[in-house]
Amino acid sequence: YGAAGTQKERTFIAIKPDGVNRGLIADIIARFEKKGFKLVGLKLVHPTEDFAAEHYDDLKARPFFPALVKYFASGPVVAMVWEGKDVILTGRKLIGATNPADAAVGTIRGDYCIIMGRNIIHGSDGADSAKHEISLWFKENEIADWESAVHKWTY
Ligand code: FUP
Repeated sequence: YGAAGTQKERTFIAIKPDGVNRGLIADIIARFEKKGFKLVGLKLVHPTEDFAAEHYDDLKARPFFPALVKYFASGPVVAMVWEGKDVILTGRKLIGATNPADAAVGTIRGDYCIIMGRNIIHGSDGADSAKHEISLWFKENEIADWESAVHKWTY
């Protein structure tokens, strides 16, 4: 499972505390569902600052890191694993550019937020980070391997 390029490819998606507080959970989940991707992991978690720092470990040398960690740990986050062909790259397209000012209208960031420090959603940026982030956030028994009844209409 999780193999890139197959229908079992998986990515880690998180609705950040601003997205949760602003009531955007249902809309964001709907966009991934309607696209045809399959939800295989879902939980609401309030990350500690230590956990937020671990999640963003690759950015720890950047000047915005302390603010990023505080923001990410400022409230509950909806942590998800989505599955489907090319879900890592297509998920990034649904999300839009990191800076909402550059994100195309029609993308999640392009439609719902304004500044980089409040960009409402995270998505893994490649196969290695997807694998790493899924194992950081989810235990194996928290991921459901299920067959969608509409699978044959999607693929
Ligand atoms: P993304 O993968 O689109 O979330 O972007 P990055 O991994 O490069 O950055 C992670 C988060 O750090 C972004 F969502 C927002 C924040 N960030 C800043 O606040 N300032 C920057 O200059 C770059 C990123």
